Amino acid sequence: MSKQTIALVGAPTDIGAGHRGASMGPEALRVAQIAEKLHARGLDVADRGNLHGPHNPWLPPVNGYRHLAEVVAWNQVVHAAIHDELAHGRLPIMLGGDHCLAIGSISAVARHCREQDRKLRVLWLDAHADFNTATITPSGNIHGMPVACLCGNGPAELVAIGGHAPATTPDVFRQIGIRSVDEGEKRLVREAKMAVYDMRHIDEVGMRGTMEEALAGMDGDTHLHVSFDVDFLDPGIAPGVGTTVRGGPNYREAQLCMEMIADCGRLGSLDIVELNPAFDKRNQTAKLAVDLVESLFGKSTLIRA
Ligand code: B3U
Ligand code: MN
Ligand code: MN
Repeated sequence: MSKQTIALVGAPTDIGAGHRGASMGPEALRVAQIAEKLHARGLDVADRGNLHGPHNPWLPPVNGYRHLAEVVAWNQVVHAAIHDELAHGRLPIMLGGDHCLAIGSISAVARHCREQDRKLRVLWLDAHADFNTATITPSGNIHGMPVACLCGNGPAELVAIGGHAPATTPDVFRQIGIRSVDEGEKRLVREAKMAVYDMRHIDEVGMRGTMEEALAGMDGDTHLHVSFDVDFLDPGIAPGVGTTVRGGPNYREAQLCMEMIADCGRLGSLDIVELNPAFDKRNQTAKLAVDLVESLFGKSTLIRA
């Protein structure tokens, strides 16, 4: 089998966020040597540079959405770029950017899976459920809405971004690390029967038991997409995000999470989002994210065979 090629696709925008600065995420990950570290793991890595989209006009919400037109434009270019990489057999890593961009990336992955007749599983690593809608959002920020949009609950322009609406369904998601869900959002998550492994679950069964459940039931035809919102991590180790929520996974839990995903051997695409260098210290959160991504691609300290 030929060597797996990884394509790094930068999407430098904070268009869906409530704080400015996630637009600097792609460069911070490059400075933390994401390409070099993956290359050192024996992978072929092609850095495609950055996508281009509208500037952030920093305006208040209109009808429950902030910057809807700009969010649509960014997601269209993300969708096209990620779909193109998958169609050429490469494993795309979308360097965000805020989490609204997962609408573009995951709709592209879902479209690719339909074309290849493969099953899709999405691991959503996040402090938040990102299942808000225009009527229940406390902020209007679309980075709080991507899972809802991907499941058909959102504005038509976003719900149908890949041509097929909705892009996917709640049953493909496994949400891990959740600890901040708005009141109205909770009801929608429950109604959708979303599989949520919140911090209470991780505390009770441990990261190992959680990941065994979240990764169960995948077969050789399953494409696994990981959407890694860096605020998944405890702010004590990852201060470089706009919306920190205390009580997240520690370094060892996060490493185990990534190692177990690597062991399952099904990883097909990845988002790294919400990294905000304006809140970081000495790029430590970017370095941690890269360290964890190395584990996701098989770096292991194990001595036992
Ligand atoms: N649920 C809140 C906060 C939030 C969601 N995602 C992030 N923050 N990063 C909202 O605004 O929707
Ligand atoms: Mn998120
Ligand atoms: Mn989050």
